Amino acid sequence: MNNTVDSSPLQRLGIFLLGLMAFVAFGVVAWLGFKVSGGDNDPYYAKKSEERIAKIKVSNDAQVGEIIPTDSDLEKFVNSIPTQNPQVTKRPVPGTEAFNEWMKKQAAAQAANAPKKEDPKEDPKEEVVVKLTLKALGNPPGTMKFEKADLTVKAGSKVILTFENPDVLQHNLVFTKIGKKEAVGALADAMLIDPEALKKHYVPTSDDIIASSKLVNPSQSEVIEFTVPKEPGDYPYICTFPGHWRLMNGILKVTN
Ligand SMILES: [Cu+2]
Repeated sequence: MNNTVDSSPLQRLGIFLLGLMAFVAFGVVAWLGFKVSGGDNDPYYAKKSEERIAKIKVSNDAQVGEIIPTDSDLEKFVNSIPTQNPQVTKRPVPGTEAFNEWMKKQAAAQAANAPKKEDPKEDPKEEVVVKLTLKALGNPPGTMKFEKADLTVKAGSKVILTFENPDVLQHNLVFTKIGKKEAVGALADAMLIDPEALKKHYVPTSDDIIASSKLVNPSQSEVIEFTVPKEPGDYPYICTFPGHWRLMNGILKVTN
């Protein structure tokens, strides 16, 4: 009787293919399991990882001095880590008095934030465009003054203003709201210690500023465009390079 276990090459190929299929099937099942369990889309995955890393780090730190903690040490340690309190929503439950109060507050806040409607009585007039030129005083050099102490424009007109700097120093031109020269000037002086000042062209961040130029280098100029306020009055203009504004200022007279 021939007891040979040697199989034919075809059989061996079959077994090999069977093995390969089993291998691939295992991979597919593992992949499906990963996906079904949320895979890496699990919204808490990152957080859980962070927490794990934090725990490992603390536990590693605890091993400093080569004292290897026992399992019960670790368990005690893990339990000693304070868990974060669950977030409790402060929204009142519908149907309660607190809820009605809350709804009233929400409605009031919404009404306050609603955009105001334009006054329909104000019919749009044709835009008046005014071209102006303002120079820094270049002679004698470094005087830190504007050539003109005032400019006059009609309220609401659009101004195209050329700011020229024939001086040896850098200057800018900033228009402020009525009576805000000192306030903006103080902010300008404070920019001396602002590391971003140059990037901001030494123009402070303020609601009191109506329009501003960049910091204009000697012998350069810049054109700025802005709309003059509708309210007549004296609107100061200054150079906000720290220290300049006390000398380098003037008045934009806005008339009816
Ligand atoms: Cu200046």
